[in-house]
Amino acid sequence: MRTIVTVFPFDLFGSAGTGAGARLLGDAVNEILDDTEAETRPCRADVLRGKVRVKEHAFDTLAEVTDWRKRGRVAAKQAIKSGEFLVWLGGNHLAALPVLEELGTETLVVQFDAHLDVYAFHDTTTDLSHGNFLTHFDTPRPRFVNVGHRDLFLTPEEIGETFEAVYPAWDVAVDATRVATELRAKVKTAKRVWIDIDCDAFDPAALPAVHEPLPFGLSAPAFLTLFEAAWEGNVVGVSITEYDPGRDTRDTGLNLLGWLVEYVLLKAAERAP
Ligand SMILES: [Mn+2]
Repeated sequence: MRTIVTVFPFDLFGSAGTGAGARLLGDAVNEILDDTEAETRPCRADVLRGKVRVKEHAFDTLAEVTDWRKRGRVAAKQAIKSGEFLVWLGGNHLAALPVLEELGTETLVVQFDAHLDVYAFHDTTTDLSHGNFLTHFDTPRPRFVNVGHRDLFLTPEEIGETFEAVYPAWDVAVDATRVATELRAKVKTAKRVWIDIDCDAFDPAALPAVHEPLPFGLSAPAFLTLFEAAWEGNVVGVSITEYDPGRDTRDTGLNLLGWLVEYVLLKAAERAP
C-alpha cells in the first residue's frame, strides 16, 4: 500500500530540540527514497518506488506555531481519509496529539512510552503539556494500551481512567512472550490500530537521545517482539516522537530510529493495498 510520511516538528511545552529530531528522521526517509531511486540492481526497497511521499511542516513563523494543533488535525485528517499508511514523525510527544485526536473511538492506540502522560502532580502544569496531553483531547479519545512504562507514581485507578491495559517494562522483562500474546489478542479485536512510539520507551542504553530517560526500558529485541505483535492488527499508521539529536551519542538513536523507519516503510509497502 502507499504511504505518506508527515514530518511535524512541533516541540513547544516540553522537550525543546525534538523538532530537529523529526526533521532529521524526515531527511533519513528522503535519503532512503533517493538511494532506492539510484539503485540499479533489484533490492527489497524496490517496493518503495513511487509509493512513498513526504510532507514536511514548518514551525518557522508565529502564525505557524499558533495554529499548530489545527494544522496537525487537518494534515492528519487528510492522510487518514486518503487510505494511505501514515508515518507521523513528531517533535515532542505532544506533536502526536492532533493525529491521535483524528483517530476516533474505534481505534486502539498501542502506545510505547516510559511514561503514562496523564500526570497531574503538585509540580506539573495543569495546562496542556507533553506530560498530560492524554487528558486534553478535544475529541472522543481512542482506546489506549501502554507498553513499556516504568511509572512508579500513579495508582491503578488513575491509570485505568485513560488506559484499558498497561504492560509495564517489568512485565515485559519477566515474560515478553506472554505480553506479546495478550497484545496480539487485543489488536486483532480492534477495527484499526495505531502504534505510537515515544522514544523513551526504549532503554536509555539503546536510545540515549531523550529528555526524560527512565532506566530499565525496553531492549531493542524486546521492542521488536511487541511491535510485531501489534502489527498483526489492522495498523493504519505509526507515530515516532521525543527523539532529540542534541542528546544523542555517536548517532545511536539515529541509527536505531532510521532502521525502524525503513523497516516500517517496507512492511507498509509490502502490504496489500
Ligand atoms: Mn515519555
